[in-house]
Amino acid sequence: MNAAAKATDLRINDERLWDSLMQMAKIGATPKGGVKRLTLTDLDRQARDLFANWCKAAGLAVSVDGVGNIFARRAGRNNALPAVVSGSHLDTQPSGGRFDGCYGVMAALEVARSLNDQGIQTEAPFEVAMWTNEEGSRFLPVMGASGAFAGVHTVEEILAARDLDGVSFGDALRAIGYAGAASVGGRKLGAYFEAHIEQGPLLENSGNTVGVVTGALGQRWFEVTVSGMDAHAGPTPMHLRRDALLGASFLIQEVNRLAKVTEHARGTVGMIVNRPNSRNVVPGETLFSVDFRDTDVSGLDRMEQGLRAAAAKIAAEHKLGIDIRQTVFFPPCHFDQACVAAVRTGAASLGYRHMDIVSGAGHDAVYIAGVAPTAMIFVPCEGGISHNEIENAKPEDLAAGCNVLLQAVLAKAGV
Ligand code: HGY
Ligand code: MN
Ligand code: MN
Repeated sequence: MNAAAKATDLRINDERLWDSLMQMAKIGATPKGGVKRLTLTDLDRQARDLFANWCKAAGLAVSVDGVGNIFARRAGRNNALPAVVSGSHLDTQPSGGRFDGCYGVMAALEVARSLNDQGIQTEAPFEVAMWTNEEGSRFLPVMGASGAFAGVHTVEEILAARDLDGVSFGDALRAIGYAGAASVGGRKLGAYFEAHIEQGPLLENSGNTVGVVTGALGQRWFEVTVSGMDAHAGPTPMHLRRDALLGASFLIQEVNRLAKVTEHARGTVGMIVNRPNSRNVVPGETLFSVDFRDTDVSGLDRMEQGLRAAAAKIAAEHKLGIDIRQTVFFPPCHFDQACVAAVRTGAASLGYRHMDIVSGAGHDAVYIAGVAPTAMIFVPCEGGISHNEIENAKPEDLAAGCNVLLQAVLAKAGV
């Protein structure tokens, strides 16, 4: 870089970033202005194809690994150095928004595009990453493919996962043509940065443009199966019923009560399947999810113990079987101090109001932090609303976060 163009004078192209986000949002667009682009569906394939084509147009070398993670590599002066990587996910919730995940992938691509515009070659190579199935909505576990890259899950475990229709992750991945040849993980990264909307109200309420993310809540998820007996809604007296949905309703109340005991705890039942789900049949089986989060593992333990104790009581009182199976666990994570400092310095050098923040949401960065120095950059979203079709963010905030990402990447990749 010539002496005149100091790194902090560099800026990304705001319009190109916004335009890429809006083009990607058309794939799976919903009438309410959101996006439904479930992982490993044909819509996911269309988004992946568009992303890969954009990367190739930017001169990046695209590779796909065995769980569908995509890496687009920009050569550095010294390609023996481990790459600095930035990215996120393109899959969405069933009633998702235009920015959750997509922003981090487009922001990383915009960094590569801007480095091209400015004729800058970094010392270390830079890679844009797109992780498969971050949301965990169609296939468990959540963040499964970044988890496989980080060695938290085996590739076999991820490929064998099945959705509620019995379709396996591996079959769905092959069906969209993204069962890649590259090995999953097992390589050193120089650093990993992920830009993301906050998905909560703290930045907007405090008037800050950038969140310097220092870590994330720990999470523990369960699948709960309540077993009773299908029976006729008319002739079956109330005292003879073994009503699985009724038992589930008591346990769902308990999830909510347990989470309200402390300020940082979270407890959510988001998915429920009731069988046979007929209006005049006493339900014989109810399956539902439990998502516990806390700043401390002891908080997760407290809520799990409370859930199991309540289940035993409800099962006895209502003559039900209740099976509780853990499906996800990761402890609270603390990001790398040097990478966090690179984000904070980037925000300060560009004059953006910023604050430290802990992520309530899980992100691929949480698993990558286990194998590489990692940090995240948050920007506000309107009303703190996400995982909702009305999710919205301001172009100027998205550009600010991307400018900070550029600074952090330059700081770690060397310019
Ligand atoms: O559940 C989460 O925190 C993330 O959105 N997958
Ligand atoms: Mn996300
Ligand atoms: Mn999400």
